[in-house]
Amino acid sequence: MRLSAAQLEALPANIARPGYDRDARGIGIVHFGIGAFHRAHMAAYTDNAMAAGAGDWRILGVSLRSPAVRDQMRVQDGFYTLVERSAGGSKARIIGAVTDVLVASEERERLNAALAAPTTHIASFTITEKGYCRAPDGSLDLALADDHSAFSYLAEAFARRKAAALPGLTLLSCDNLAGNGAQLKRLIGDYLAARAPALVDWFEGQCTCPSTMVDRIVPATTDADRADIESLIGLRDEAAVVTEPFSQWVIEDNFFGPRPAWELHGAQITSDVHAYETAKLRMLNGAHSALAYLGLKRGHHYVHQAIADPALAPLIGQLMREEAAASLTPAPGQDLNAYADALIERFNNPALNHRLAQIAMDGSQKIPQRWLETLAFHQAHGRQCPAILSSLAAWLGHIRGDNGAVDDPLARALKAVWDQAGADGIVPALFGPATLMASGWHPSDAEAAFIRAAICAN
Ligand code: CS2
Repeated sequence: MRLSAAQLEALPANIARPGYDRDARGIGIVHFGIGAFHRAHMAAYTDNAMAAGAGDWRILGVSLRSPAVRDQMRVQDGFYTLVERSAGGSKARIIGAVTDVLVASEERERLNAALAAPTTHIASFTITEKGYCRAPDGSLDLALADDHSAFSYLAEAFARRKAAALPGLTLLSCDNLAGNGAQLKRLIGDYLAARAPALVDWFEGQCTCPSTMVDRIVPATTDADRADIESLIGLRDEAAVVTEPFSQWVIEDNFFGPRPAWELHGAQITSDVHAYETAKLRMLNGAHSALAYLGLKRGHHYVHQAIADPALAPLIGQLMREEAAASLTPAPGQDLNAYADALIERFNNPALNHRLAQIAMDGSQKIPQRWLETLAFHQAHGRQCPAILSSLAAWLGHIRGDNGAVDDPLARALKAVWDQAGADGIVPALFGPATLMASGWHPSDAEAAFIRAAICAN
């Protein structure tokens, strides 16, 4: 029997369910990119906020193209199980915050109507780094953006809101980009300037884009997880999500209209998220990517295996503490050493089975904010970062194809650079001026030699 509204009563008594009357609440949020991360993070905070008090904050989930999540969730009336897993065991609850999921390209009118409804106040995003349609130099790639991006749907909705003299929206990026709110604002602004210039002023005056730091480790759900959850709740749940007990959300206090009381359940609303965001990107995500490429190279499958490898653990510690943390200015009260300790403990969670291959995806979109900014900082101070350079060498091996097929929007272009430049020339060919990965880091000859030696070491 499948999980659904009608089956909630059949759940075992120890499985918590939504603590509010779902049918009495309206939609207030349209969320683009409703993958496992959103369901384990923002949707859970929103479920808690609705249980804590009044508010029409149900979420309409949107997938840009893939019907997979819609097909999993629609027949379940949007309900799904969220399981927190640690060495101590599993804790499951049912989340009711998501009303429905639609595929944008199939139900365009319904999406537009939801975005243009007076009761909708927030459009939020977990569309992954590549969903922002940036060209290698960071500017908007219009051709990508025209092709069913979130931006193209927003433009239509903005036109309707403006014509109806409705207030604007808060546009909330929950992706792992540096300054995610500012980037979202710039990219939407550029999209409108090119495709709907009459909306630029309206957007600037009527919408805000708070920056956020989002953190929760959410491995992709496997068939084994679904079977496990079925035995836990007695119902089949195709949309179940497995995560760690830890969760953090720091949000810039910059909302255009109302918002759920997320802070009642742990979200931090602050005037400045920058310090949290850069620490998370460079320490957690930076270490994650290093574990992925170095770990795959050493034959590991999961994060907890790679972090337990004595050949890798010291290097990961060095990357987090001596390289990433040393490049940061902590917020008042932020203890980066304690943060590194806590991250290592989270990586060690043996119950999560977080696949390295999942983290290794889309490296070209991830490593600029995870590694290259740290390298640039230390370069300006005349220092090298051996742990990041070793990780970069492992990534170069990965995109050459050393670990099998490469899942990255630039996979073909990266391979072409490899084929042309070879191990001797790959660093300048990929990271030099006006190249695919050009950034504020300008590899020195010594750094290029370090990476080359690491690539050729085996
Ligand atoms: C990971 C992140 O897949 C990845 O690239 O580094 O998804 C990471 O698990 C989350 O950002 C943790 O908050």
